[in-house]
Amino acid sequence: MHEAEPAEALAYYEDPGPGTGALPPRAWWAASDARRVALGGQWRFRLGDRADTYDDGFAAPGYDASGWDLLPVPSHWVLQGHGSPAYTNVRYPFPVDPPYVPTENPTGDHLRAFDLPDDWPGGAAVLRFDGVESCARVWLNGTELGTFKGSRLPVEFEVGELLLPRGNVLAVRVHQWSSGSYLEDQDMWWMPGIFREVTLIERPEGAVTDFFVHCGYDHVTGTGTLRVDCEPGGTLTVPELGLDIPTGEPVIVPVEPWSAERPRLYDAELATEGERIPLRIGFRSVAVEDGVLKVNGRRIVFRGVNRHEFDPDRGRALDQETMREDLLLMKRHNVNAVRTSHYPPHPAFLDLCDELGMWVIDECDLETHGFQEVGWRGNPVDDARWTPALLDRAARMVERDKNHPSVVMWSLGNECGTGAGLSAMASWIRERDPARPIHYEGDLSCADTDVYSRMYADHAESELIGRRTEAPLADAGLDERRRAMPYILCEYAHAMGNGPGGLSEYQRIFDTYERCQGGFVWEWIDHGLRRTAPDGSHYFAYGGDFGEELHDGNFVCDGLLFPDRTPSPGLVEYKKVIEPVRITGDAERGQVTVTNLYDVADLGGLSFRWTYEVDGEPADSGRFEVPATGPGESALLELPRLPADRAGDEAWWTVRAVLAEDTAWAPAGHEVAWAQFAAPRQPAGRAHRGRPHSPRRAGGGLITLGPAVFDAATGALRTLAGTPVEGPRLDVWRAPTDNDRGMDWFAESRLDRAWRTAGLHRMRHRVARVAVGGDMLTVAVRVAPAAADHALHTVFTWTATGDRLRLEVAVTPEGAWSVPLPRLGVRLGLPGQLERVSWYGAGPGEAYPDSRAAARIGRWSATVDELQTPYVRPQENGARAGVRWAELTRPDGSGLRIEGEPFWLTARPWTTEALDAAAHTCDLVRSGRLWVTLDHALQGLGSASCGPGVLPAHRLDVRPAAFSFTFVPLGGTAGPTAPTDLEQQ
Ligand code: IPT
Repeated sequence: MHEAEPAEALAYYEDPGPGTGALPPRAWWAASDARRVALGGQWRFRLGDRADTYDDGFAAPGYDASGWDLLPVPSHWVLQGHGSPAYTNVRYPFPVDPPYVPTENPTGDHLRAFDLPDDWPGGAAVLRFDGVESCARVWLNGTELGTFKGSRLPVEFEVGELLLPRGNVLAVRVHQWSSGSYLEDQDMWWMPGIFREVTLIERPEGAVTDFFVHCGYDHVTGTGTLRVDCEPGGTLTVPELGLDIPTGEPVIVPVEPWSAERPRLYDAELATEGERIPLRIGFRSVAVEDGVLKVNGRRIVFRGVNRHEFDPDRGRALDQETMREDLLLMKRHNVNAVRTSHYPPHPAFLDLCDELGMWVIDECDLETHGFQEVGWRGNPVDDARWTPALLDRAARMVERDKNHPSVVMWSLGNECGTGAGLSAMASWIRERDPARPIHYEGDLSCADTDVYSRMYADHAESELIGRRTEAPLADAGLDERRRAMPYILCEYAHAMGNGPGGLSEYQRIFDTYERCQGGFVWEWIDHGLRRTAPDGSHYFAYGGDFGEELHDGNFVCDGLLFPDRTPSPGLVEYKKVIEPVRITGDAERGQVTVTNLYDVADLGGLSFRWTYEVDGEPADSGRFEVPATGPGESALLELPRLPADRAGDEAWWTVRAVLAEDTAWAPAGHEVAWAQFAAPRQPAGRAHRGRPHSPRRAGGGLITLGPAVFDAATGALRTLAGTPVEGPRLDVWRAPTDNDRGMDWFAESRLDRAWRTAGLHRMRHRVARVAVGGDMLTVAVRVAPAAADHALHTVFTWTATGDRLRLEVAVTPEGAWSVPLPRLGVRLGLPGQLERVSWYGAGPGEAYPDSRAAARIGRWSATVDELQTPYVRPQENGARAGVRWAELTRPDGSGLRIEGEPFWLTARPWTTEALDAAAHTCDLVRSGRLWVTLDHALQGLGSASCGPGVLPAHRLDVRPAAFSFTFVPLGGTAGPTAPTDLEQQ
């Protein structure tokens, strides 16, 4: 511990206090009739490498900064060519020495000159900063206004008396590191700067200082309660409700309630003597009752995401279009809730949540996780010197965001351990806003909270909690209290890289136990920073790409969206798993059951359509009339009786629920939910014409069999109808996913290590036997790694009929296997000209055993490029599930057809080894070949990059296996040699 030092020895940026000079925090509103001057745009900027590299003379009027660089505001200077961003998850990138910060403390001096508009009335005005990381000192026209910390929180200064009609100079000195940095250890890039707006706002005489809209909804009477407290007093008008009332007076009126599903807002106006503010009011009540979190008297279920603010070019300096885009993407993917991890978002985001409908847990800008590295010694939340800063942060969040119906809970912060400072925040918040429950995850005793919140608890434990039979807390009183609380997973299903797996199993728990009220996937978007490779292509950078001394690599890329906001397969899966309508079909009985899983809405907003497909081809389609079905209710529908149609191997019903009308977030026809179920069917007898061939030893060390030519020494396939083929070889390796790689700090989670130790990435293939006998060619291969005696004994049996070449593979494990296999299949190398893949099976997107709910049976087609999923750190991807047949073709249509029992298909322009070796997408270089893996089985994905691994049902344990494929050459318009030619060779 450092020696006690006198308080005056602390520089303002190291003082644990919140700052100096600011006005009391208050509500944020987007607009009013008071004038505003937006102070964004090009500012003058210079960067010093210490807090005191330059003196503060730049703040004086007349300072000539014309030689400085220009910097856009809002922005992070590290993304504008000055210094670099840096990423750590838990660890502070500086010594844990609170409240001191390193002498090397990048400090950006910002200068902006501005004139007032000609009609500026004079008088009071405030200067508002919506977000500055991490500490600033501000001067206007040479007068110091004060200092502040709290990066993602607003601050205002009174400036009216300092303003000049022309030539005002605003000077802002921003330090990257401050005492505030100890409170802002969120898992994200360290990116200093003025990253949200700076605004000058006129405060006319009698203008609103602050207001608090208290709105409730009584679901029994159908009435809303409304009282707006305002300083100074004034009037509130709500034309639609015929209200024109003084502030401070409560009224009760019949209303339609607000919810995330029906975000009913009433336009209103708050008027005081000096200001008119347009408001949008939503009536809703939040409460924990009988151990359940309820809104407007109904249990709600979070189908949520943790949202950081991120843009691959602008960092946390988001524009309004991006905020709206996030919400539209969420709504279109059935997401109904956001935890604003781990700081209050831009205030405009919450306006959009009110408007479009989203349950929000608003989280304070607070995380002290890095103290865990030192046994929580010196944790600010347990050190009274920091309590004023904690209370300041709580107040700035609550005051700013208190008027949003979308905000249904306050969260104290994230990963701070425990301490009296957190309790002080909770008490203050309860006092100020008793109408919202309080959330915090880091204290298992839940002493300060109203909900039992956990992160990454596995399925089994969540199920116990759901039954209220979890292991007890030592303190009986706290245990009883916690056991009566609703349970939410404030983080689960870590969406890093390929995954998460196991979403359906979590959803089943949420659907089963009243106490389990859903969760928030970690997290919404990958924080990859866009960079340009030497060849001009773009890729996304992650931790370590900026020369950081300490970093946590690609752990910063763990979102459901890629950095450019392209939905990942994980988001498509999540959309399916959380769909608000469950459709199940029973084709034998001719019935479909539709269950309404919305929190409050009925099914009137959806229309239901069906299609009937035979072997993936549409045969018939129509619509259902669905009776009024309230939340929690089900409707039974009759499937139409179809006339007998052409024969086929299989037929599927698909029932889809789509938006009946345009909404604010998607057009009519947008698919919300769907299901498929198979129709009972007599398989069509399939006559494969042609006679069986016998393998023949040909000259040049070759064996021919039907359309195929093999190497007589190795038994490897050489050509198929003239097309050169490499392999097939038994393949058990995949480029480990982030979930396979597990967590650094938890050895058991690191499956990829166990795999590499077992040698699965360096299997050798010893040809034991190549035998020609009767109608078949048999090749026996022992597949095993160096230095070990465990092996997979593999027998390939080849037969051919007409132009069809059939392969049967039998795998028998030998020796002691202690790990599951990544995959079990065969790999083929084919000419790179085979660039289109069409298949009948599950699609259109990738799927894995524990993430395949979103893949539906049909006929699909994609280029090989389109089959690749560009995970920011390259890894196993792109498998298509349940493939009955696939055709790999050249532009002229020639190529290869592969049939099988439903198999997994992966096709890529590079090898698994190249994929495994790549660190960024730009490292992946086309090999000129097409590498195809046909898998009998795959290991699931799990969520072990931060959470539970693969559930037992989705593990690929080593055991004997047998599977088969049939290869058929496709001629195309200018196809290769006809199979009969080969036979004659
Ligand atoms: C948890 C954090 O709350 C979150 O910010 C993020 O880091 C996430 O993990 C992983 O990406 S904390 C973890 C140690 C469980």
